[in-house]
Amino acid sequence: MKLTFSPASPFARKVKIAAIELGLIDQIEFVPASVTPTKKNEEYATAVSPVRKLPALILDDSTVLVDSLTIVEYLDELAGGGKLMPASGLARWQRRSEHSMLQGMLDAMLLCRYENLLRPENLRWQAWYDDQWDRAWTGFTMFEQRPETLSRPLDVTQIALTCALGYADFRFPDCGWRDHFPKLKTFYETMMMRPSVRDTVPPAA
Ligand SMILES: N[C@@H](CCC(=O)N[C@@H](CS)C(=O)NCC(=O)O)C(=O)O
Repeated sequence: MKLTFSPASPFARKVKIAAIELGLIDQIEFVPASVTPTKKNEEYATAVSPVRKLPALILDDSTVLVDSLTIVEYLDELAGGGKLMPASGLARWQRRSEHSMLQGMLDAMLLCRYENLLRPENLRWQAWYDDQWDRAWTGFTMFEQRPETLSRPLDVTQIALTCALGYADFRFPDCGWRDHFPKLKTFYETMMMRPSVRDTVPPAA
């Protein structure tokens, strides 16, 4: 199977960490892809996904699976099921809900990034930017207040949280999250001891 990938993408990183942790990394070929708002990648839109997001997993029979959580769940099932996401019960729905929260935080951070990178300066809207950033920051505040989430056996929530914190380091290095969130700082240091996390840190721009 093939995964469309960019080393800068926190969503693709989540899948890569999951694949390493599940022992499936050698079964995946990583295919670099470029998707940027306002710069339509026609080939990607036609062959992979009309909404032009990465990652996407392309199975050997050409089935395309989109969205990082869908892909992580697929890999989890391939690895036997219930490894990074509980197979059933309330725990499953809690993980999914936590993951949705983190997905919203990452989406908000990505919108801030695109605002800085792509929107013409005269069209920028500071209140909108600040509101997006606040969603991510308030999300980090929530996870700081849920230490039980940080100390469970490895799961999809912890991987997604790690990718969100890593993305903050990568694209917003001056945001100072470590000064505000000491429990997240310790959590991140613990996660960085895993080769899957350490080896997937986005390269310096
Ligand atoms: N919900 C998607 C989000 C994926 C996503 O937003 N990926 C970014 C790259 S980090 C992207 O493809 N951006 C291109 C665009 O928004 O045009 C997932 O979890 O896979």
